[in-house]
Amino acid sequence: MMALKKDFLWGGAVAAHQIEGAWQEGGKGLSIADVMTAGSNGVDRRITDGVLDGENYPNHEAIDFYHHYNEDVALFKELGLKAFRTSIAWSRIFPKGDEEAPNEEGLKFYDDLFDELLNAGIQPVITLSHFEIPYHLAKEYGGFRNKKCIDFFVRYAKVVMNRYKDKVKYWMTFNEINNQADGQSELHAWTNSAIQFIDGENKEEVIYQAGLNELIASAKVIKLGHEINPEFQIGCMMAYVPLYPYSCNPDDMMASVKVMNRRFFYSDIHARGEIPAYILKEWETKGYKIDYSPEELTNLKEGTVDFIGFSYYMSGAVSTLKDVVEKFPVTEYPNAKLVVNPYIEASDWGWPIDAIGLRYTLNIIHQRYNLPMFIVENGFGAYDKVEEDGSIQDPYRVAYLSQHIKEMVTAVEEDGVDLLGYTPWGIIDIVSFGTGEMEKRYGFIYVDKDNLGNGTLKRSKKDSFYWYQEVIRKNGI
Ligand code: BGP
Repeated sequence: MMALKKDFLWGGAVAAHQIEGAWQEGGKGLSIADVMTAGSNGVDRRITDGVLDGENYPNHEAIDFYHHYNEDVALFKELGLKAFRTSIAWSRIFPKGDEEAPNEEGLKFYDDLFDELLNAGIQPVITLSHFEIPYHLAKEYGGFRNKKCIDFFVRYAKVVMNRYKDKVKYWMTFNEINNQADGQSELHAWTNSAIQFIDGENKEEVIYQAGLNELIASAKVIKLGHEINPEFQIGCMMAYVPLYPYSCNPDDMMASVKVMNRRFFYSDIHARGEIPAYILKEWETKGYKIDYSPEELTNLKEGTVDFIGFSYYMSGAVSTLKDVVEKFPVTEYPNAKLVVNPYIEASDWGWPIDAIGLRYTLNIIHQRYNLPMFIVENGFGAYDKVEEDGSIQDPYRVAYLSQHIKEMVTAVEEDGVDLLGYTPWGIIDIVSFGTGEMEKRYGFIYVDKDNLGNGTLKRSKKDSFYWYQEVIRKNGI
């Protein structure tokens, strides 16, 4: 029985700052991605003050998709893709973010890219903001902690949704909008909302304010998008990492609920259009002064999403028990800690491998919102090796992806989940977000470039290229 819809959107996903390069070409301004250092061997990426020096982001050129996209789209067509998810680099359209008029050269690049994709029978699936907010909005306005950024985002979205209203049907607003609440890490707070913290202030309070401002911006854009083209399907983009209770100790169950609420805050507002009671109570208990107007509450109600886009890579576990192995010390889980789940293996980068967790996630989110869903990121980052004969054998990637696709199909076939598509992350090798380097590869297509930027940029098909080609042809495993 054909479990997936005939028009199921088999695709692949990337992000502008991780694939395009040409970081100072075509009138593009600096994005916050351009002024980060690379992190490797466990060193976190660092946020610089924008001074571009040798240690800044050595992979500014990424894989030079800006000049190679014709060749790459031809490979995507050979693969049989129905959809290709990427982002529009906001700073190509508004180099500083607060200009009145857009940069025509930036608009033209995406016109040409979308035409190339459509001519290849591939639907563009577009993320409006993927960790690449114009750097000037961070420096000048403090990022989304400042409500002015709501207007700047709406202005940018209005320009591109009008420009591409006949080329793009599927849109998402903010990539992994909830990530910043998890780690309270500078990196995520910065990459998501470009927050500039002020010494001594309560970071969590600022992150909640910035997150609510982004949610208001998202809602305004969704309402506007439906006015521009009623055919638009506009979704959110969440990072879902289900956090299981480590044990059946009721305290662990409650810890899991409380920590998962830090994610559900975002998708509850995206999907239901109102601030959930558990967050209002948390803000009251903690004495947080979160600023929103009655008009903004109306914005939220009028701008709910058409689908739930999300990334799924792994699951986690939380425990209140004392003698349990900590995965790594986290600070923001009240009297709970992230712990190692002894029932599952992990990747070279310590990401737990849990295919059933994808079926679990599809179930709980579909039951929570009863909306169509779209898996817009899933993948296995690994060290790949080019053999003497030029082949790249990646059975580990095929194993990870086939397990996850099987669970995805089961969720549709047995659990009644409404699934629009599947765009595995890094369809072609690109720069890793976490490290800013090339060695953590996800692609079905290998790119000859190393962490220091050396290489010919030659594209080569890995074994998984032929495997995925067959999966798409058969519309499933
Ligand atoms: C997600 C981001 C993507 C991508 C992915 C893989 O959080 O949405 O941009 O980078 O993580 O992460 P990494 O590249 O660090 O392996």
